Amino acid sequence: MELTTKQFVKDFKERYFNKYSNEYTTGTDEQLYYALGTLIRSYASKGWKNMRDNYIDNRRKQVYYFSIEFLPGKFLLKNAYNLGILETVKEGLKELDLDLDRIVEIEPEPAIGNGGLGRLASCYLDSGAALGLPVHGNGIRYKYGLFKQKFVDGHQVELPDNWLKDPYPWEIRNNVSAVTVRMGGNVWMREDGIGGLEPVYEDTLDILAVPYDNALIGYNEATTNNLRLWSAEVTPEDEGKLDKHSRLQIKEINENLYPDDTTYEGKRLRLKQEYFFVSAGVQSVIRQFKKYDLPRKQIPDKIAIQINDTHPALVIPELMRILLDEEKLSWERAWEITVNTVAYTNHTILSEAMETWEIGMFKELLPRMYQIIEEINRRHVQEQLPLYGRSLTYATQIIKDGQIHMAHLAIIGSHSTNGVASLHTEILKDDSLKQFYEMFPHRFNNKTNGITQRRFLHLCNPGLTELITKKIGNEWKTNPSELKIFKGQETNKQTLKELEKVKLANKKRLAKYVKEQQGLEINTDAIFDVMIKRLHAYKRQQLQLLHIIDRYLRIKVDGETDIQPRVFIFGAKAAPGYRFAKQVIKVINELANLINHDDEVNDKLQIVFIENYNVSKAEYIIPAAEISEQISLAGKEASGTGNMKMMLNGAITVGTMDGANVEIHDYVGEDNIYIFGMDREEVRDMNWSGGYNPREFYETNPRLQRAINALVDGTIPNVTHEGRDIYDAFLVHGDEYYCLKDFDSFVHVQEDVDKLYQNKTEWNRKSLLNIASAGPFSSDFAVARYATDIWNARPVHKAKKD
Ligand code: DL6
Repeated sequence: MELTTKQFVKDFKERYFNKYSNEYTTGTDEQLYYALGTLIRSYASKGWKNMRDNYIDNRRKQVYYFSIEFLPGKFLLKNAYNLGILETVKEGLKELDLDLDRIVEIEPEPAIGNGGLGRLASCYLDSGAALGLPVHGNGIRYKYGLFKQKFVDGHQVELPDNWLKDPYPWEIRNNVSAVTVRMGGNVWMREDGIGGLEPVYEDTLDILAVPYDNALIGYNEATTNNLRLWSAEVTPEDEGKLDKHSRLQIKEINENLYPDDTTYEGKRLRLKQEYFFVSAGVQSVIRQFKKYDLPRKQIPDKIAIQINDTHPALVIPELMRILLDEEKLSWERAWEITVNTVAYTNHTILSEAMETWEIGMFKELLPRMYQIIEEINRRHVQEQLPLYGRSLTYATQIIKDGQIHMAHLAIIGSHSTNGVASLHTEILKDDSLKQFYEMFPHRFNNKTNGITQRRFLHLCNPGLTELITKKIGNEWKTNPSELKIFKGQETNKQTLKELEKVKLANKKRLAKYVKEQQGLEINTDAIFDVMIKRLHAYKRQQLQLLHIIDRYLRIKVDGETDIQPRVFIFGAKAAPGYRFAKQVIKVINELANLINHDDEVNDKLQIVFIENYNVSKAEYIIPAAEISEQISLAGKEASGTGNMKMMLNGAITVGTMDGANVEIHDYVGEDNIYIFGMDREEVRDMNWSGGYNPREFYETNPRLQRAINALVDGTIPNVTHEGRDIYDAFLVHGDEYYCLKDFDSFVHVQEDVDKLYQNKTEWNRKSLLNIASAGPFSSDFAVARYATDIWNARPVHKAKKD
């Protein structure tokens, strides 16, 4: 949009005055942030309304991305940037003698997601809007986000994340679009008087779902979409009538992102959350469709619903419910519409992460949903049995063993099932979802994940953005495949020097942040070795721990002096009930405490565990990363996206052939990535042979043995049972993730990395090639592929060029 500095200054003063009846010079940072936020949002209002009208007037196909988690990160800079007014805002605030960085610091981050899955959803919404595609988000407005992580004596402590305690300038409560969601009670069918049946509900708990809408402004205002987050409230009819228990039942729905699902009540609450946002979302989608005034059979032509993993899989029976019970369609017609509207993305290989619900609980909470799922299952078996026989059909049943299998429902009730990296999709096809692939081969496809270059390069790394633009022009910003032109600079010494300078500046910025936040001074001449991701045994932070212990002992005990200095940077949260993950955090923190305070070691080795890792912290860390650790056991990580973000910022990957690392390897070339460890076939053979004996590796590799012993022999102070449990996981419980097997190749590859760092030109060259090869991982391409192959959706118009 067009905005002069003068106009912005005037608008800002007025906005502040009207809101607080005072001059902006009296404002606190919080007030300044709120005034600025609402002002920027108001600049987007016209575009947002126009697009809403445009979609309806032109009966555009709209895509709804249903996800139980989103991790949007902060909005202020992103929105100003996408509106094209960031520089004007900066200048205007300077004129007003205000500090934008301070204001940005105040903005709370909506941590309404956990990790990759939620962040992916937000990248896709950003790309959808940038491409001018009508792609909207649908989720839950959790009052408390993922916990705030604090370290107390090295232990993770979880504190509530009350991100909505102050008014949130980006959202609009939209009362007129509220809908009612029904749960519990009884449902029975009676004649509807026109030859069919209709359900009669008794004693249900009725919940008012109120949407909060957040504008998703596309880069260069290509379009503006909506992230709709639902909040649960008492219906006006029930106001004053409901008992305390029922009120509490409603209130708790959008209280916390993760109910404690180790209890029956916790599980039930999670199921309630799932149905709540699904039912509200589907009702609102159908309302939207009705504005088109088209026959219902055209629903799939005008609406696509993408379900982000199985948490929103109830979209299938809910859409069926509306079509059958409210729209009075026949089962066959309703089913055809549903399957052609819904598409499913699978994000995990881990069997324990595949969702199932116990029938008793499900039936009691969602009786009509259960009836419909039962019928879907019955018809599925009836159709497939003659074609595929008993065993295969049984394997694919939705209801069996007293459980409802949500992935089965998602595949049977949709027209597309995709994995999130090519290796992952292959594993789904020939292993975890094999029987479904046999039944519905045409439904399976791959959509490798992607990341938005706007948040994860343009905004968080302006130095690198400027350098690339200086060397290859502007085109790459809207067409990241143009980044490959940057390869032409690989032998340009000047460019390589400039690249090194940018990296150093980013390292210094991170070092300053670490000093301010955690009081630790880190060595910016050392390699910044980064491992940022959820803490999980399959991701193998414990392998990195062994590697660091090994380094420590080489310096401390063996007296090695010729060792490349490194700062090991971790960012990770452990699920509150995940004991092993919490123990790994404690041990890393105690090791950090030991090493960082030991002057014999700390010029060569330091550890920083960034407290409360989140999107905003990632934006500090990623531009400074030199090594990107992607060391999951091959075959376990569906894709990963941190690997793509760090590559784009010039980090060199140390990784296994897992998830999207495989594609990173293919694009960047084997000389510019450090691959180690077993590949997926080797892991599979090892699993099948059952012949893995971790002790053998422990006993025959003295370096490994010494590092493992350090977990229990007092080398690391203040670590008792935590070290013992990790030790036992390696040696007593069979080392499920083959850390001991992969250790040797891991540490050797790390030594190669050290050697490479001695040759800065060569290091910078590889770093540059990583940046230049990262274009294909832009979420703009991923979303474009979803739009063409799955959604059949077209952009409203093309984004303006820079
Ligand atoms: O697709 C986004 C993201 C992938 O990059 C990660 O590899 C994958 O672990 C994550 N999946 C989940 C779902 N549950 N589990 N486990 O978060 O999705």
